[in-house]
Amino acid sequence: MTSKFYITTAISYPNGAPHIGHAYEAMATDAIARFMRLDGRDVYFLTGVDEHGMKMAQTAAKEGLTPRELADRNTPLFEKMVTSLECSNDDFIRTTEPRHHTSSQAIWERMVEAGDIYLGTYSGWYSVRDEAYYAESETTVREDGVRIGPNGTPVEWTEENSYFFRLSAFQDRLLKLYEDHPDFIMPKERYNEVVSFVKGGLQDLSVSRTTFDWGVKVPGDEKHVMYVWVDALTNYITGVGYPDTDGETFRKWWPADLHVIGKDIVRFHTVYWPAFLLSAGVAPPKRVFAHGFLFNRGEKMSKSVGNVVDPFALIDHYGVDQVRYFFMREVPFGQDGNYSHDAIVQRINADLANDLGNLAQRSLSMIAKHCDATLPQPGAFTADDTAMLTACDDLIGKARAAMTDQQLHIVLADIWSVVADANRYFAAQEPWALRKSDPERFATVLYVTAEALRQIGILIQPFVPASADALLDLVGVPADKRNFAELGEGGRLAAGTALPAPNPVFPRYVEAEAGEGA
Ligand code: ME8
Repeated sequence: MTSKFYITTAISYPNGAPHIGHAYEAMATDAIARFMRLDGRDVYFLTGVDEHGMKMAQTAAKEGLTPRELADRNTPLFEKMVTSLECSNDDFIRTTEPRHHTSSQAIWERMVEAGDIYLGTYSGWYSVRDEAYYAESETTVREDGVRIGPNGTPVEWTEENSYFFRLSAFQDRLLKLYEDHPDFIMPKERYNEVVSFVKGGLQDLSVSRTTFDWGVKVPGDEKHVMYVWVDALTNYITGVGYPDTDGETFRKWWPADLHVIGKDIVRFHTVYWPAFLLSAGVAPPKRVFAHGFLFNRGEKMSKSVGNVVDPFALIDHYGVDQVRYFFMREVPFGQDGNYSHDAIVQRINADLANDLGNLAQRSLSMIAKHCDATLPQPGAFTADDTAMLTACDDLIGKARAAMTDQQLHIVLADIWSVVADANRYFAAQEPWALRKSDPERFATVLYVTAEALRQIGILIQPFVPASADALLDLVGVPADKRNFAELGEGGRLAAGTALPAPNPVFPRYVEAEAGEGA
């Protein structure tokens, strides 16, 4: 039975151009979506942008634009990023779309009906300039007696009407959810942090604003717009047809199987989001996985530091599969990671060009030259051949096991350990010497190597889709024989298949001469 798999990324704020953190999340989520599809699951993959909120309103004001104009200018860059990364998303949601306003207002009304939303007053130190409330501890009193916020702007004690969500009433239900579903929050460190946060007690949450009007209007009280996180989180159900909870789409896909997010927004996804859903009578998602942050040579990226690396520049420079491979292999998924030019080049040249690329090129060139460009008929398998084939056949089991916990880097490490086995096998068998001395062994060694390339090619599709396709073309695997059901002994290559002339699949990265730019 094929089972469904609904997966999402966080939705990015399009208040600037996409950065590598956004790209990282999109490519990792895509790798998981592709893996599941190849493994026979019926997958729905949603990504998009979070166009409301103060951040958008403030950036727009600074640039002399309306928030809508800012969103319309930047959102296409996020769509382009997703396309440039070869993401296989089924939908791209913008929170300004009418379907999303309808959905956000519907969940709000369900929360009102449940008695979990009430009108109160929100008070705090408010900076008109920043359009933000600050905690007393974030403010200081200047020499002239004026109290200022963290940006140096004057703050005044302000009270405004705000709707509140009765989060305090959800402590027990949330703790029970975590206890009953220990895999709801991954990795484990994040789970532990959230459990101890919730055990410490929960305050009601201010969920509307009257100081600006860029957002989803509160039903029945249009002076208020919803706090941006209420509508942002709702995107995940909008994407599958909420509020039509009886509809086929919603019934098929919800609850989401996996929300992939960054570690800075865990609380929103694992405390607020399930509480909103429980209040509205909607099942919580099955899992929230928080990936780590990326640092450029050890520094946190931010626009103010000026070290945001443009994902488009990375893709242009190194190639999309190279970028995808690097981040998925280099950074243990769930932990923070570093990247630098040298580290990327090292992975491209060692893992892709040398280990896998050369093995393919050397073995397939021999077939092209000495076997009439036809996959040779193997003779009886020796223990070495069988060991090589078994290592390949065992990979899918290991990959599935690692994927249960979203350990993408382990999937790749396991595949590349078999790439290393295949290189050792090829070198030890010395096919170049066998060609004359033992043509049958020659044919068998080339067949076994090609079969290893087939299984490796199928397994790397989620990570390096275009290169994997090119490799599978070279070993003559038909397009409809590339899913995981074909792995293992049942899908062995057919001897006698005509193969195309081999071209290198993974080019080496060669440093540009000084002065050549890049
Ligand atoms: O948080 N490394 O949007 P966002 C890795 N709109 N991941 C990073 C990162 C980095 N340096 N910087 C950001 C928002 N991210 C909200 C989400 S979801 C209902 C609403 C990740 O544009 C970040 O953790 O600030 C988040 O998962 C995603 O990029 C979007 O961040």
